[in-house]
Amino acid sequence: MNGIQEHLETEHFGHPLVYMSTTGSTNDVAKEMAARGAPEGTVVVADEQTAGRGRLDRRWLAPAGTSLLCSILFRPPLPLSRANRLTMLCSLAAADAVEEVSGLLVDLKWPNDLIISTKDGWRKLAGVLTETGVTGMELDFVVVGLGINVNVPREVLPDLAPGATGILAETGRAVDRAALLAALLAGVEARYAGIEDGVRLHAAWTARLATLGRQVIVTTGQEVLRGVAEEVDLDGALLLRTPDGDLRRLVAGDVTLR
Ligand code: BT5
Repeated sequence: MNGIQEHLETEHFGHPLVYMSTTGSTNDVAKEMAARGAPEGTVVVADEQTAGRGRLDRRWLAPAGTSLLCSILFRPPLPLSRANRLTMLCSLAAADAVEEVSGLLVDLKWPNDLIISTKDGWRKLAGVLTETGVTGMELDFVVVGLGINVNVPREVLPDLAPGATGILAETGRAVDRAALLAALLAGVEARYAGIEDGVRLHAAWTARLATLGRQVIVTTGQEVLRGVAEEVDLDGALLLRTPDGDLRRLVAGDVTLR
């Protein structure tokens, strides 16, 4: 990826910036660096991953050189229970950055997807994988990994996942990945200042969530639940109103429309 340094406007995020043409997973590199004391703001970016991951050890696939694959290291002044705030923050910054460089309208899907909404559902543009290092109940570090489909040829998208989309496929125009990364990091830096409060972040995230108020099916590790996605709380948990009237608080899961 050319020209990253020329695009960077941030003071902390992207300093240092580690670029690799290929690696296993940028999240793994960032976590190893975190464990060795790397500073907050460290960013790892790769043109290709040989073992890109989603949640629950799912694969994240991206043809070499087509996507933004990066991981950002935070050392937030927050307890472990608030780690989701970094997912919210990075998802919002990524959605803003995609809109800025491409003009696309981007929505979020609880808990960790960037989507393009369609008449009867959505297509997945990007995914976010948040991993933590903890000491007791305190966060030592948080690594947020983002995979954004940028210039993936349209005909390759079905090989990545059903319903996958990308910026090029949506707009017909390729985007400079370095400019997208710089816009992402600028957004992260701007929003990170308010992380301890969390109220504005929550309001912005809620406003972008495409799933609120809708009948959904949520698959968690243990069960499949139906209900209305009523709201998300300050720490990013989904409050689901089930048919028997209970309000269930879910911290993780996969959402589909009913
Ligand atoms: C995610 O997981 O969506 C988080 C993806 C995070 C990837 C980044 S890339 C940089 C950093 N380093 C890593 O190793 N990971 C992070 P999840 O919600 O579990 O969704 C995973 C599912 O998305 C897969 O099971 C596929 O169905 C689908 N998928 C895989 N590749 C895709 C792609 N390129 N576009 C759209 N969907 C994809």
